[in-house]
Order: sequence, then structure tokens, then C-alpha cells
Amino acid sequence: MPDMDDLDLRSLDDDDLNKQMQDDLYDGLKEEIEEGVNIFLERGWTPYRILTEVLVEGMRIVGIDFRDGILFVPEVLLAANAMKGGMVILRPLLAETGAEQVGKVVIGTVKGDIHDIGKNLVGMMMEGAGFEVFDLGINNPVENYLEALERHQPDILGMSALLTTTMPYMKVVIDTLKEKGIRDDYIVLVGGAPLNEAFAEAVGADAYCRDAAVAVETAKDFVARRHNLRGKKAAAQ
Ligand code: B1M
Repeated sequence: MPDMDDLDLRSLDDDDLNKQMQDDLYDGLKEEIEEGVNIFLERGWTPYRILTEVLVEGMRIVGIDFRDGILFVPEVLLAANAMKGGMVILRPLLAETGAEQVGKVVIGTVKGDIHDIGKNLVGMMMEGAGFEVFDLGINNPVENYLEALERHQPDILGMSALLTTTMPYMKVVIDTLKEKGIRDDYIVLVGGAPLNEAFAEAVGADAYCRDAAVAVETAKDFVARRHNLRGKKAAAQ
């Protein structure tokens, strides 16, 4: 076996490069991830394919070993940092699809929760699909959402939570919107690994999005329906 420092990623075929990159992600090797992403791009892989088949799949494996106590927080942070290195390269490419502006989205991870990889991915994919995205980052109390809704007047409010202890906070946000009489002004979409459809319904969201691709499709569907409804109302007046 060659010394890892000497390993030429370009000499690997697609399958081996993918496997190597998933190992590198596991080991938190950001530069290698960036190099690998560039190689796949040169080989004609689409940004979406690199995201899903290499980076997200690699992170899934990290998640399993984190759960099983094989990896610990510092190592997972390194892996997350490496993943973000790859995402920085892919982000402008995903946004470059030239799609026309279809709507506005405010998205953020809820209070108490600092996981942002999935949310960032959703934001990137939404941008790629033509949405204007306002990303509030992590650990957002209800006030942050309210302020952003007021300022940006989006079509969609997206919330992310990765912890069973933080996901109930989505209800706090939605209940506050109801109290203020503005709940129906927005399409509320929620996502994150521990959520499901029943949860989304229970907290009063419009839909649960299993992954970034579903989030984009759901967002497009709801915005189109909303525009149709408005068109009909206007015609009836
Ligand atoms: Co944390 N963590 N973590 N973690 N972490 C999980 C979530 C966990 C499941 C790991 C495990 O035990 N298997 C577990 C939660 C258990 C539970 O609640 N039942 C856990 C824990 C316990 C913790 C800590 C408490 C650990 C500790 O300190 N002892 C701590 C909590 C910190 C806090 O938030 N207060 C913690 C910390 C961390 C790190 C900081 C080390 C790091 C986060 C780094 C970062 O995000 N910048 C981290 C990571 C990386 C993970 C795992 C390994 C990976 C998450 C991830 O990025 N996945 C995760 C294990 C897992 O989920 N399997 C784990 C990849 C990403 C692409 O997927 O986020 O699911 P995901 O997003 C998807 C969909 O869910 C959906 O689309 C995305 C893209 O397809 N989606 C949306 C997500 N948000 C959406 C919003 C939408 C729509 C769709 O809006 C419209």
C-alpha cells in the first residue's frame, strides 16, 4: 500500500475515489475532500451527485459510528468541517442552474441545536432551484424567526432540528406565529433526521421534508399552489 501522503487521488477510478473520499471525510481531511470534489467535477459528475453519493453518504457512516460510540464529538466536528470544505466548492455550482426566482425562503436551525450541515444543504439546493434563501444559522430563538419573517417577507419558513430535545421547539415557533395571527402567511416546512410526517402534522407545520431534494420539490409544489390560489382569488374579484 502506498503511504497515504503519497496517494494520488487522480489515479483512482470513480468507485475507489468515492471510497477513499468517504474514508477521508471520516478522518476529517478537508484538503483531500476539496481535491476529490474537484476531481469528480472534472470527470463530469454533477454537483448534486457528488453531494449525495459521496459527501452525504460519507456523513451517514460518520453518524453511525458516532451513535455507536466509535467516534466522538471532536472527530465528528473535523468530519463536518471537511464536508463543509466540499460544500463550499459545490454551492455556487448548484446555484448556477439559471433557474428563475421562484420564491423566498427563511431557514434556520432551532434554539438549542447547533447542527447545520443538513440545513446548509437544503439552503444550497433551494438556491439551485431558484429560491432566494435567507439563512439564519443555528440556535435560533423564536424572536430571530419573527424578525426575519418581518424583514424578508418570504413564502416559506424552513426549520431544522437534529435532536429529539430540540425538535419540540418548532411547535413554540409555530404557536407564536398562530398567536400573532400570521401563521397562514407562510408555508412552514420542517426537517431533520429525528422528525417524521406525524411530528410535522402534530406541531402544525405544512410538511415534513425527508431530505434536501424532497425539501425543494415540496417548496416548489406549495409555492405553485399558493400562486394559483392567489391568481384565482384575484380573478374572482
Ligand atoms: Co450531533 N447528534 N450532537 N453533532 N450529530 C446527531 C444528530 C445524533 C443522531 C448522533 C447519534 O447519536 N447517532 C445525536 C442525536 C440523538 C437524538 O437526539 N436522538 C447527536 C447528538 C446526541 C449530539 C450531541 C448532544 C453530542 C454531545 O455533545 N454529546 C451534540 C449536540 C449539540 C447541540 O446541537 N446542542 C452534538 C454535536 C454534534 C457536532 C457539533 C459534533 C456535529 C455537528 C456539526 C455541524 O452540523 N456543523 C454533529 C454531527 C455532525 C452529527 C451527525 C453525526 C450528522 C448530522 C449531519 O450533518 N448529517 C448526527 C448523526 C445522524 O444524523 N445520523 C448527529 C448529514 C446531513 C446531510 O443530514 O442533518 O439529517 P441531516 O439533514 C438532511 C435531512 O434531515 C433534511 O435534509 C438534509 C439534507 O438531505 N433536513 C431538512 C435537515 N434539516 C432540514 C430542514 C428543512 C428541510 C429538510 O427545512 C425545510
